[in-house]
Amino acid sequence: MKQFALNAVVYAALCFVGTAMAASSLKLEHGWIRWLPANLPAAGYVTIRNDGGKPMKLIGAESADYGMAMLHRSAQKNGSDSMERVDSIAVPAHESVVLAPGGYHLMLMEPKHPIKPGDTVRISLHFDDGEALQAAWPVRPANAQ
Ligand SMILES: [Cu+2]
Repeated sequence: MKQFALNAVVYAALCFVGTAMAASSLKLEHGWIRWLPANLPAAGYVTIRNDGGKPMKLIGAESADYGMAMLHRSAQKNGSDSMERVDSIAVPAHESVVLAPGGYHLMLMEPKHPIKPGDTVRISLHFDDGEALQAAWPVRPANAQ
């Protein structure tokens, strides 16, 4: 009986460790927002690193500072720049995916208050295993690289 109780405790502890490890396998690096004038949507860029052995998918974004945040991909169509909405962005195991100008990005619309370069914007990224990563990203001017 005592052994059973001990096993239960060990099992619970292992479950906790497993959860903690899953939560720490994703890292956000170099997150920033490109601000554009004239109420144009802002774009969010970041590197998502997956240090874990399990492939992950970014399935959505949310911001306390914008009414709407979507996953987008820029592409060349008939020689001109365009972009489209994507449902998810894969982050393979032991790899990084880069959201950068000209490729994947977050599209941020409907600012809830005036936002300008120098500000910080709160972003949370949602993944297919239910994990959410929150971060504060600096807002940079339109000509930032
Ligand atoms: Cu876009």
